Formats: sequence, C-alpha cells, structure tokens
Amino acid sequence: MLTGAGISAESGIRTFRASDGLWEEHRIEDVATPEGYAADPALVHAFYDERRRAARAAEPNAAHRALAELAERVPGEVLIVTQNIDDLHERAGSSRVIHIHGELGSALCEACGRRMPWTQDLAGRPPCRACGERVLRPDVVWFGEAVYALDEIFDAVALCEEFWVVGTSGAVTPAASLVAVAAEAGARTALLNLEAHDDVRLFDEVVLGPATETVPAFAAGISRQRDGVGGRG
Ligand code: BJW
Repeated sequence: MLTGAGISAESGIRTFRASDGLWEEHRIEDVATPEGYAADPALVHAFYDERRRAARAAEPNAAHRALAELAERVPGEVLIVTQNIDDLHERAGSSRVIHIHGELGSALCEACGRRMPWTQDLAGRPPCRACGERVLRPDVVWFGEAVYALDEIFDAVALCEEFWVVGTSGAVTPAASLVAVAAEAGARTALLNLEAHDDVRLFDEVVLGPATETVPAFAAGISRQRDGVGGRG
C-alpha cells in the first residue's frame, strides 16, 4: 500500500496541499528543491528541524495502528510504501515500511554520501559522524531528486494482490504512478482518502472519509475475508 500525508493528519502533522497545509506558508521551490537548499540552507534546516520536532511530539493514530495490526494477522503480506518522512508507521508497530521520500530521523552527508540516524536539529551544522564534515542535510527527497528504493517498490507492487492508496493527493510522481503498476498487474485497488482524486479510473474502490475511520474499517473487512466470514461487501 501507499500512504501519504493524510494518514498522519489526524496525528496533528500538517499535509502539504490543504488550505492550511505546509505549501501555504512556504514556496515549494524554497524548501523542497536542491536549488532552494543551495540558495538558503538555513531556511530549509529551520523548516525540517521544526517538522522533526512536530513529528516527535505526534503519536500514531488509529489508521497507523490498524495497518500494523493487519500486518500482524497476515505476516509478511503487508508492505507499506510511505511518502511520509515521519516514523508514525514504525511507532505503531509496522516493520515493513519503505520511505520513498526519505526520513526526518535520518541525515545525509553531502561530503561522504553516508546516511545516518539523526534526531537533533541540523541548523547548527553539526559534523558528520563518519567524515566530520559539516555538510549534513535532511535525508529527504526533493523535487528533481531520485526517490528511494524504486526498483524494490516496483517489484513488490507488480506482485501484489491488493493495493491501497491512503491519504495522498496523488500529485507527485513516481509514487502516484504505482497504482497503474498495481492495476496493470491485476491487483484490487482502493483509494482511501478524505476527498476523491480528479481521476479515479484506476481504482476499483473509492472510500472517502478520515483515515482513522476508513482504514480500520477497511482492514477489518480484509481480516474477515481472510478468516472466511464474508467479504467487505
Ligand atoms: C486525508 C486526511 C485524513 C487529509 N484522512 N485523508 C517537471 C519538472 C520537474 C519534475 C517533474 C516535472 N513533472 C513531474 C515531475 C516529477 C516530480 C513531480 O511529481 N512533480 C509534480 C509536483 C508535478 N517528482 C519528482 O521530482 C520526484 N523525483 C523524480 O521524479 O525523480 C526523477 C529522477 C530519476 C533519476 C534521477 C534523478 C531524478 C521526487 C518527488 C519528491 C517529493 N518530495 C516531497 C517533499 C519530501 C520531503 C518532505 O516531506 O518535505 O514529498 S513534496 C511533498 O509531496 C512530499 C510528499 O511526500 C509529497 C506527496 O504529498 P501527499 O502525501 O500526497 O500530501 P498532500 O498534502 O498533497 O495530500 C494529502 C491528501 O490527504 C489530500 O488528498 C487530502 O484530501 C488527504 N487527507 N487529511 C484521509 N484525515
């Protein structure tokens, strides 16, 4: 499944494209491109340091927990590809999580290329633990940069039986293209989102509502199906 900012919204983490979203206060070009970082690293560090603190203060919600519980009931069968850089899926108990756009809990050294777990602010330009250079950046994927683990993700999606898209506007590729891969492979596809996308033709099912309500209900339907007590209806 693919998750986006909407699944963490009810944990108090802001989405990007809502009227009160992050892009209302910040120009995408300034804080989410390599060019913006090169022009004003202090601004970009402040943006991500603040989001790292907000994510740390947040707690997983019922949607994160429902996916973790589903994975426990069908071991090895649930893979979460998340566009989110928070760690709420992991803190809810999910272990098979791929962060396609990177993680707040990781820093990337521009000198030696190493990625390392990181919990502190980066604004003070701390040294890389490996090479000592003070050129650590947030380990996140900005526009124009290659996303993480795309081959692994494509391979998994091409083999999946169910593909759920939860809490994302579907505005950013390649993540938004994954549903086409799943549909092409014959998977049953579902969109669980607060609002419908402009084009939902690739989805077999569209379930509108807050993720804390739709995801637990949808996951319960899958569990019932697995237990042989009827489908989702
Ligand atoms: C709820 C809810 C509730 C609310 N319950 N639901 C032209 C020029 C240059 C590039 C391109 C171009 N055309 C296309 C591209 C490619 C580009 C792209 O997609 N651009 C589009 C914007 C046009 N993509 C890229 O550049 C990617 N890289 C790439 O393509 O590389 C090619 C390459 C290959 C090889 C070598 C080099 C390059 C990279 C994309 C990186 C995106 N990065 C960001 C920032 C990451 C770090 C961070 O978090 O700050 O990722 S942008 C931002 O958008 C973030 C998100 O992960 C991503 C998606 O947002 P998301 O999650 O969908 O959030 P929202 O806010 O949009 O939607 C929330 C949804 O939830 C809404 O629908 C609500 O209704 C819903 N919701 N509350 C359920 N309670």
